[in-house]
Parts: sequence; C-alpha cells; structure tokens
Amino acid sequence: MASTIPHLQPSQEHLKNVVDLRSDTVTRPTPEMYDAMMKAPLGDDVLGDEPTVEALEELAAKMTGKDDALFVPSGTMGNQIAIATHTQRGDAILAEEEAHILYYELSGPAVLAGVLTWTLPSRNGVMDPEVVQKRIIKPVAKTPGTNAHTPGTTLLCIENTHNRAGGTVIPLATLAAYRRLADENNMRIHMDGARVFNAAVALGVPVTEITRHVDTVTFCLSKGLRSPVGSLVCGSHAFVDEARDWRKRLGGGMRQSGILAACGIVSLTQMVDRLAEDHANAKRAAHALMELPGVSVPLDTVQTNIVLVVTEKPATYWQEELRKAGVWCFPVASNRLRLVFHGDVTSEMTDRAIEAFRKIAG
Ligand code: TLP
Repeated sequence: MASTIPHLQPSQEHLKNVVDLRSDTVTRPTPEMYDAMMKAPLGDDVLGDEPTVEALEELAAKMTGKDDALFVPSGTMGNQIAIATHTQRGDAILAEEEAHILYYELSGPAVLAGVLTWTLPSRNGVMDPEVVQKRIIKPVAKTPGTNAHTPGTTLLCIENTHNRAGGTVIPLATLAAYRRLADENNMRIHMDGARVFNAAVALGVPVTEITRHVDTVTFCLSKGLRSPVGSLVCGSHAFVDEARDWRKRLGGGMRQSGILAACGIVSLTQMVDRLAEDHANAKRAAHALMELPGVSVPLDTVQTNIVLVVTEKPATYWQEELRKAGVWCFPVASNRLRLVFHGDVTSEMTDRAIEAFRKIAG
C-alpha cells in the first residue's frame, strides 16, 4: 500500500501543505483502519472478554515467535512493564547510553522497577558484545553470614532500530552474541523494538529472525505501522501473566480497546511491507541533502526511515526556516535535526522537503 496524503478534517485545511517529518508517531489512521474500527467486535479487556484485543495479541505473539503478547497503550509503558517484570528491586540492568528507555522515559527504570542502570557506549546504537560482557556481574545467591556488595546484572536492554542513532539496525550476528552472553550469565534480554518491523524490512528477514534472540520485545503499532495508539509486549506465558499485573498497577488496563486493536490488526497485516517505501524516501532525501552546503548527513546511519542532518548553523535556525516553508521537524541536538519518513509522507512530499532544504541552503 502506497503512502497517502493524511486524512484531514475540513477544520485542518491549513495542514494540507505541511510535510510533517517530526516523527512517524504523527501518522493518522488509514481508511482501512476507520473501516476496521467500525466493524470490530468489542468486549471488556479488563474483564477478559475483548475478542479483537485477543486476536491482535495472538497475531503479535505469532509474528514475533513468542508464546503470548499484551496490548498496552504506549511503547514507553511496554518497556517499563518489561523491565519491572524481568527484575527485582536493586538489580542492575545494562542499556546503551542513548537508549529511549533512559533518554525519554523519565527515569522509569529507577522509579518503577527500582533498578540500577549501567550505561554502555555504542557505535551507531550497537553495543560491542565484548563491552557488554565486561559489565555483566553474575547475580550471587545470598547465603547466611555473607555480606552482599555488588548488584547482579539480570537484564540487558537493547534498542532495534535505535532512535537517537538514526534508525540503525542491530546486525543478526551481534544479536546472537548478546544471546550467548545472556545464556552464559543467567541474564534476560529485553528489546525495545518500537521500530523492529523497520529493522526486519531493512534486513529482508521475517521479524522472528530478530526476536528469536531476545526473551521479550516491545513493538509499536503507532509509528511506521500507522495505528493511532498502541504497542505490544511479547514473551513467554509466565512473563505476560506478570506483565498484565504491572499493566494494571500502572493504570494501563483498557476496556473496549478492540477499537484500537482493530487498527493494530490492519497495521500487522497491511502496513509492514510498505515500510520499504519510507526507507527509500529517507535514502533519497539523505543523498539529496548531502549535495547541499551548510548541512551533512552521516550516510552510514541511514538504514531505515530516519535521517539525521548535521547543520553548520544552529539546528533551531533550520527548524524555524523549514517550518516557514511547510516542513516540520525536530532538532535532537544543538547541530542535529531528525527527519522521520512515514506513511503520511508521499514521494512527492519528500521532493518538497528536499526543495525546501535547497532553498534555505541558498
Ligand atoms: N519515540 C518518540 C519520542 O519519544 C522520541 C519518537 O518520536 O521517536 N522506544 C523507541 C525506540 C521510541 O522511539 C519511542 C518513541 C518509544 C520507545 C516510546 O513509544 P511511545 O511514544 O508509544 O511511548
């Protein structure tokens, strides 16, 4: 399914000429999704009889190769539920230093799970397994008469694709190396796979080739897959049982959530393959911007739907000038803009964005 112009109400006429590259979270539901919402059989998910949520959870579990899945309102909640479910208070976890769970989730691991996070450097969002290995401390069972000192590392958190690194993909061999480390050290792996379907499309493999290396994965329906709301946390039956308690504790139990799950089913059945189109638009834009004075693009990071643009002038100058030209985006550092391509950005809109950059570059 090709990218389409966003569905806008008459009161939103002023947005008709906007190219919104702030995030793939901005996508509006497709006509198929509106249709699915109208037709979805509904129940009460907290009471355990929501047929459309059940169907979505089953499909998500199947597609990620896990026993079970839990529908949650957001990727943030999915990640925090997973961390809290996998750990005990006082455990240590490992995460890449610019991971979303640390950078954008308001200290959730410390506040909710009560864990210590060791942060590790990476190259383009991919931590070297040797660096990971050095920071693992095997949990020691406390025996009477001993003094405990160092918290054991019980969870490795990885992000695939990596948001702040520019939508980069973790190579399958690296995932296999993380798995070996986890198995040798009695440690679990949680993947923040908000955009794991982008990773699968970029690698040209089914998503199970990625998720088989991790114990649990959170993925988002509301990014490139174009649903209005929702994410899934997938893992073993025992994990999902406990995760459901955490969702309740955090106030994330929803009722006729089949309305949203119906869109999620459209996402998983109709929106995955078209991610390639977003990747193609991102690549085309990246190469065109490389030709312009005043900006550059780290091309090795352009692997999926995100383009980081390094600016000579402050990124906020570019953000403001682009906004005047109808192109919306966010800075992610003082000299770095992030452009995110998604289903509401057509190829023609990509051309318009490139043209706006060209005019401002002069
Ligand atoms: N990312 C958002 C912002 O929060 C930065 C965006 O615009 O990219 N994991 C990753 C890797 C994400 O990129 C995001 C959202 C989340 C988790 C959280 O998802 P939500 O927004 O559903 O809580």
